[in-house]
Amino acid sequence: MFILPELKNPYSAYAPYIDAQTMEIHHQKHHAGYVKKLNHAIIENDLQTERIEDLFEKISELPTIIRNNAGGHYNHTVFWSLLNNTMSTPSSELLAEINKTFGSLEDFKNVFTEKALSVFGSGWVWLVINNENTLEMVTTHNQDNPLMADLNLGYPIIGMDVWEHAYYLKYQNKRDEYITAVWSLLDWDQVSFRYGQKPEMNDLN
Ligand code: MN3
Repeated sequence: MFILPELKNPYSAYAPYIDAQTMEIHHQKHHAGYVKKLNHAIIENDLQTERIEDLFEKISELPTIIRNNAGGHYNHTVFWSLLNNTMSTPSSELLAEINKTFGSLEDFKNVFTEKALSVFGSGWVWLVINNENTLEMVTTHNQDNPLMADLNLGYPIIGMDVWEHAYYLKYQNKRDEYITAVWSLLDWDQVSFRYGQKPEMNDLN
């Protein structure tokens, strides 16, 4: 059974960038819903699994309800782990790789922001370590995850939720202002950890 992870901070700790009500609804309603539906679908389909990564490996053989809710659970667990109210900077190893791939941290953020603005409808923007072992920005639709075997886009280092439910209460249609807010909350220590360690879901929270 999968469990809804706690956030690092109280819902109010992400303001003014993301308001407490958005955080609470996003966590307690949206993410909790993915976990509940995932656990239910696992029982319904008589699946034995302890690792969500195992579901991703055979995702094309599984019902869409598992794809959507396993993705929803993984994606949000990563997203929460990347949000914090502490100022931080990328590790020297990660920064060197960002500079090599994108020119500078500022260039990286600008291109990532453009990509996040370009997602049509609901989806995610990711920084991944791709299969050539280099950094790459990719987008996925709905709750798809780069690790899903039929996408096989690489290992996610940063994931940004650009579904309207992530920002609509405070920002309405101004997705660009929400993206700027996420940059202010992004926990580069955790991003650097993901870059260096490739943690499994159990290592997050
Ligand atoms: Mn969401």
